[in-house]
Amino acid sequence: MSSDQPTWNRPKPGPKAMGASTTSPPLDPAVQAWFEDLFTQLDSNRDGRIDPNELAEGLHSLGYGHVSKKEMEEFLIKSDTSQSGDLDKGEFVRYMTNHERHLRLQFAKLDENQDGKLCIQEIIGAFKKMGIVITEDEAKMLRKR
Ligand SMILES: [Ca+2]
Ligand SMILES: [Ca+2]
Repeated sequence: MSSDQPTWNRPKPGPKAMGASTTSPPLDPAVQAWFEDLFTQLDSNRDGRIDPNELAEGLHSLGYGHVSKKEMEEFLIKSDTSQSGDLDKGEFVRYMTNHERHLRLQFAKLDENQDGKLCIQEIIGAFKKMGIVITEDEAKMLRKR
């Protein structure tokens, strides 16, 4: 009795990794906390929403005084996904997360040899040339990673 069956044991395609595909990469808890903290600072009347006035005043006091009214309006339009005219925490954190990811991509381009060695002023200056206003805090945060 000889069984010369070819052993074609094709590996079955395994079940797709369940739950392993989240659409957005996990956010650094420190960064998340920073955005939540920022939200709390901007929400000066503590109603859980940032309205355009709070945004304008808050950004000014946080060092974004040079952000124009137009840029603020754009910020609001882009981040206000529910189109309610103001931002809740989820909208704000989501937008800032995307914003941060974008900044980080830009930063990776600036820091071509990836050694993280750009001074704060260089980072701010380089972003300014691209038409993106960032604060010292943001520059420091980008440099840390
Ligand atoms: Ca508010
Ligand atoms: Ca909203």
